[in-house]
Amino acid sequence: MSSNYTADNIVVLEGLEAVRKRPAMYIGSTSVRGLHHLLTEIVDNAVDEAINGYADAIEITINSDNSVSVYDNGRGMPVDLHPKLKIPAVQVIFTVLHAGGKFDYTNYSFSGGLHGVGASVVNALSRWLEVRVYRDGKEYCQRFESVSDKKGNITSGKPVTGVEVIGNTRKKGTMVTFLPDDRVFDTVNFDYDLISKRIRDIAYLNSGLKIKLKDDRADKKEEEFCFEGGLSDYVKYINADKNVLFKEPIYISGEKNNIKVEAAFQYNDSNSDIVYSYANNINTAEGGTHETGFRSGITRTINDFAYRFNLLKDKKESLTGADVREGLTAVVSIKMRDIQFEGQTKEKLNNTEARAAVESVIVENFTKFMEAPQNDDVSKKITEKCIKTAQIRKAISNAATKLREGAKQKGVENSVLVGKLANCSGNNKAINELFIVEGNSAGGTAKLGRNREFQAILPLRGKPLNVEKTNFEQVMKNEEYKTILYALGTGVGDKFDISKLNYDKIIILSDADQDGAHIRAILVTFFYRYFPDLIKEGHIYIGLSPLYKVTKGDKMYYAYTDEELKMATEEFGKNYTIQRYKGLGEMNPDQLRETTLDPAKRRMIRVQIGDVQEAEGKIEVLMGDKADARHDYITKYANFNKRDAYEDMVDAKSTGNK
Ligand code: TSJ
Repeated sequence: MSSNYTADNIVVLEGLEAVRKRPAMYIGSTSVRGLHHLLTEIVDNAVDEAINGYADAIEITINSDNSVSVYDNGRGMPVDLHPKLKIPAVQVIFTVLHAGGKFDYTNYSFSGGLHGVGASVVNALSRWLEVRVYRDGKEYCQRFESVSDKKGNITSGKPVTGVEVIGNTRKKGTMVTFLPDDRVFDTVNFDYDLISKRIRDIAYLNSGLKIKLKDDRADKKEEEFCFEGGLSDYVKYINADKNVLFKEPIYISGEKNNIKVEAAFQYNDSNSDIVYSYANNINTAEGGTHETGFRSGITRTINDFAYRFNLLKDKKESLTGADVREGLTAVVSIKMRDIQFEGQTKEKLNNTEARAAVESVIVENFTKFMEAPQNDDVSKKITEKCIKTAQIRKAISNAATKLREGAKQKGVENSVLVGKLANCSGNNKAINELFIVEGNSAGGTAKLGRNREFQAILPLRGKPLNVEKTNFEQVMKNEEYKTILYALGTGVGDKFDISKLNYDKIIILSDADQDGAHIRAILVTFFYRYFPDLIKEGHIYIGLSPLYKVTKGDKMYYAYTDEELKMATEEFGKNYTIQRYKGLGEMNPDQLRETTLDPAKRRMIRVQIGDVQEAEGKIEVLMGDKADARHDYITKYANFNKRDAYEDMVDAKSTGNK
């Protein structure tokens, strides 16, 4: 790719003082994130050397003095003299802001965007920095330091040696070691796990690249990442615990308008999708143009294929983006110049040209793949799956319409379906509450204990149908879910309308045991799958009931946790009685009202899915096919004597007394 990179083509801009004055402008912040930006910058340069085909191994070491070393076995940075400045190229790179290949398009680099601030920024923000170049049989070394004068003024990144030949070597490559300046950063402690995670990504994104990570501090660690299968290995890793539709992920690579596009994808039998995207090895968690291009690329390809081979029953129908997304696991990686980010966390790719480039590379190569005779089986599976999803989508939509019309005709209260729902009498949607209660007996108690003006009770018999293992048609046939759907009033799927929601709070009430935990998880998953907006908008709650009643004379406490039990017994000292509630059904209506239903006294957890991917994994562990994993997880997290347990599971926050 690049050639003749000599001191000639380095563009000179401004000095390092600017960086010291406003570090955040160059590295985002001086927090722990900014600290790791320094390392990313150096590593990116080494990765570039590998991407360009000159290096295949990188070593990163966190040294015992908290400095870090990064080595690549590439060509070694140029040491020849800059023709105008008459100083060695390496020195220019480390001392002149914005000096570096990436400003010169003939030597363009793939690192960049947010991170591509240059090695000089790292130097400016370090106590000291040392670069070693192994080239032409020689080892060169130059050292930079941050020095202060008598008045205490700091000059950072100052060369304290020239570029010296310190020996002969048969090695090739570049090694940079630096110690971040503790006067700049809130912390100078590198986080091994954070680095390890990012290095793993880089290894997946650059197949065959060997990256070693070593921690030489007190708690010694070492890992080596190298994935010959690249993105395909990444997809296999994400899908490891899932049932996949076909064994080998589909791998696509191509280049269009100077944008390199790579993608690997595979389907599994779940009804969610995971798409990870990267631009120049940087994770774009918020997606962006490349991801959009990928999604429209596979949608177009599968649609065209289905159309051409007469697989769609109705020629006028087509598969939507959602139809081809279900069960999709994909990693998309592009490499291009001048990447631009937008979005809340600047993790969304903004370059419009990336969309068309990715879409075109995907359509062209995925179509070839689908049409190749040896892939008949896979193509058929994919198309059939997407068509089935489309049929289910239509079924949901039709069923929802029918339900809505049925409800309109009969009125919710009169419907046979809602026989079990004890609805509230008031019409104020802004305060109405729906309790979904485990068990008929607890349901009965709740009906007696509620405030019928604004509280509705829906008892559930036994365990609800596990929605993770079935499709919406099945879900629609289930009495309980049908009733919930009816009661909510919002409709579902593309008919969903949150403004029609009949209740402000939907509260799941189940026993504080393992079965109860399972029921909560199934219901949370149901809402997550079919009514994600209800979770996002904060309408779904887990109601907490007390575990113990502690009485002494006419004094009495309800304890919701073991800790509260301890506090109560300590206060009472002697001669108290403890009643342990094994289930909601053991309370009488007054007790249930006092402890669990009454907004003034009860406690609830609001279910919040902050990080959908995270929640996804957790819910899948509970709901998926790996029975053993599920058992472990429930035993670990379903201990409701510890009230933050479920909170952790669904990333929910306690709303305290409400
Ligand atoms: F820039 C840096 F200090 F951050 C850094 C750069 C850090 C590390 C660990 C490695 C590197 C780096 C740079 N590794 N490899 C290179 N390669 C070049 O700078 C290079 C070498 C030769 C030629 C040529 O045209 O002969 C061109 C380049 C860009």
